[in-house]
Amino acid sequence: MFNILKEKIKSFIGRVGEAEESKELKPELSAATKIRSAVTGKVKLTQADLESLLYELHLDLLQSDVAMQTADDIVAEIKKSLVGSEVEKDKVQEFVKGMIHKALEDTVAPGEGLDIVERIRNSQKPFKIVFLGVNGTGKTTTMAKVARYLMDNNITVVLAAGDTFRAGAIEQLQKHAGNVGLKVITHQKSADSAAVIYDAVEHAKAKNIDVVLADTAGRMQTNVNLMDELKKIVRVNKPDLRVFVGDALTGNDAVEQARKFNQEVGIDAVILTKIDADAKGGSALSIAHEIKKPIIFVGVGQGYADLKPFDKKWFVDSII
Ligand SMILES: Nc1nc2c(ncn2[C@@H]2O[C@H](COP(=O)(O)OP(=O)(O)OP(=O)(O)O)[C@@H](O)[C@H]2O)c(=O)[nH]1
Ligand SMILES: [Mg+2]
Repeated sequence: MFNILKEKIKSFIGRVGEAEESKELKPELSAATKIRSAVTGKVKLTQADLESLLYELHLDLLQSDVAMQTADDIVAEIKKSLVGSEVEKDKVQEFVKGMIHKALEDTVAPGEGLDIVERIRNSQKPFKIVFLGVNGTGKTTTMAKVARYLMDNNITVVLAAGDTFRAGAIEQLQKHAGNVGLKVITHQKSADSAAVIYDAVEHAKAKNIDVVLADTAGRMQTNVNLMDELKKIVRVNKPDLRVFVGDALTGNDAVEQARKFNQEVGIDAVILTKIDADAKGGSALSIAHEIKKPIIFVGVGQGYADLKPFDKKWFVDSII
């Protein structure tokens, strides 16, 4: 997971460390600075020391599929925290690592997080969650994983087979529902997706069920008709949470999709799937920063238990 990004950041930290260690050997350094460094045991990180290294870091981030704005912001933040700092000579790498850790945590989780269990417990029943995104990102599987997670937290769930578009989608969801032990409300293929979800909400009201999880068909963010259908689903059912499900393996594309879904339909939170197979890590790092919506879970495999509530510290630890 994230091997490429991990390698690049590690190399950046190493290079800053080396540059600072070899600084005393530089002939251009003034005698006063050398004496000062020898006496205090500290080095001062300067813009001149860091400029080219930060430039390389920026390129490294872009090559790891970090979105442009996010890369700009990360580098600016790191620069701000490093330049001018006085650090003990043998602690430079540790210091740089700490500052990068902080910059990445701020990037990946801007603003308030979202505890979904708490939100559900504090909301009116039934709490309605709609899963949306492009084809094959993992919406249906993720919905079953979320169902399992909520059930483990003593929250009752009913599923809505809102993907009435793709052949086999209803049966696929029924199979997942059987596996996790849940009822799923279905209509025929090609039925109105908004109406299926509406029925599931009515069912939940009648049976006093806490949460409705609604599947929807995958759609390209550029498909006007299908995006209109999604708008209708939202208009009719007024979900409490519109969850964008993005595939981390698609890199920058996932960020672009999220942006477009947010513009067109509005999204409240993100689940990023397949990060178990994501070598680059760029989309995971960029998506929340770019659209300013929290990542609530990440998918780390194909099993129902392979869902992790998003934790920024865990995430950044796995990069650094
Ligand atoms: N490795 C890995 N695979 C995943 C993860 N989440 C989903 N998948 C796999 O991705 C594939 C597609 O998953 P689906 O849930 O059918 O995706 P979808 O978005 O519902 O697809 P459509 O309904 O066709 O748009 C399946 O093979 C899943 O097992 C994950 O976190 N990690
Ligand atoms: Mg699906």
